[in-house]
Amino acid sequence: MPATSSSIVFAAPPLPNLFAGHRNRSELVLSYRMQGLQPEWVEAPDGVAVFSALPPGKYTFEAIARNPGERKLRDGKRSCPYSPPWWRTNWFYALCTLAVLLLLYLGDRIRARNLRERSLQLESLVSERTRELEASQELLRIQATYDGLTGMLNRVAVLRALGVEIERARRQGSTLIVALIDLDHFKRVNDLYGHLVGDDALRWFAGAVGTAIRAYDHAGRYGGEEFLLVLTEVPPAIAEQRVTALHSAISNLTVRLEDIEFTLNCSVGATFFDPSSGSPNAEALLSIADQALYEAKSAGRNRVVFRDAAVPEPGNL
Ligand code: GH3
Ligand code: MG
Ligand code: MG
Repeated sequence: MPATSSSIVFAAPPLPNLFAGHRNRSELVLSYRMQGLQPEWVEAPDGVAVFSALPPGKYTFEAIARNPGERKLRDGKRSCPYSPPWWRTNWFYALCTLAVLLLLYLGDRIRARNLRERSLQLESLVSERTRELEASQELLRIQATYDGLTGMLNRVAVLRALGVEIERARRQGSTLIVALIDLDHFKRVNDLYGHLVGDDALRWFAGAVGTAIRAYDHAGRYGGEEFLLVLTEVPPAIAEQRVTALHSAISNLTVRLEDIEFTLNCSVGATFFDPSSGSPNAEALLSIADQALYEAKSAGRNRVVFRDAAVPEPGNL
């Protein structure tokens, strides 16, 4: 009775051997059944009984032999415990199931950890990119707002500030001064000392302007060596005096650059905006200031010409 990994085979002569004592064994018709697995009798004409994929357990193999047409001659029983190989046992299956579950669990943990790490990497990448974007936006804003040479507001920004301040003055009934400043004989500085010294002189002058104005005033580079100032909330009675004081602070300026020293003068054309006595717009105010500046130049430079916007000089508007 050989037992393989999954089956037991009772083969002839083993099956007829159960009836070894019988005479005329070749005429026997053999039937068998396996108690505990197969209750029905099965004929085995070739004398072979095969049981495949046997579950583990204890069985009793029974066989009977008869001559055709005669009554039962003899029967035989054989007890056949069957234990499967270790890789077919229940505990091995349970172990495999546990191992699979463990692998699934570990795989899940690893995947979750990878996802977490990837998500952290993405988060830090996003915040790094956001920081870079904010920095480049800030750089663009600075470039779009300030003059690269002097650090003052550029032309667009100072004109924007003028518009905003005019609106505010109209809303709040406050006043402001618009002043155009032009450096006197600046071409000579370039001609005498070179363009780079001229650049330094422009920076020097911008520094002096920055010191002379208040935090709520606006100063910008209007053109090459021309500047636009918007001085807010100056009482009408002292407006002209304020511009004169400003001119004193920024003209007759001694510029010291390493081994070079020279004096920088400027001319100022200014006007005053009072919403209670007229409503000229930014263009009109600039035009009045420009005309006043022209007059200051014509009158000999290094001076202030102040024109009230409410009472313009004939032909100035
Ligand atoms: P005026 O008193 O009539 O204003 O005489 P000016 O020489 O100042 O006027 P002009 O318009 O003849 O010359 C202005 C000079 O300013 C010429 C130009 O080269 C110089 N300038 C303008 N922008 C810059 C700049 O960014 N750097 C330097 N170095 N020079 C500049
Ligand atoms: Mg000029
Ligand atoms: Mg000039």
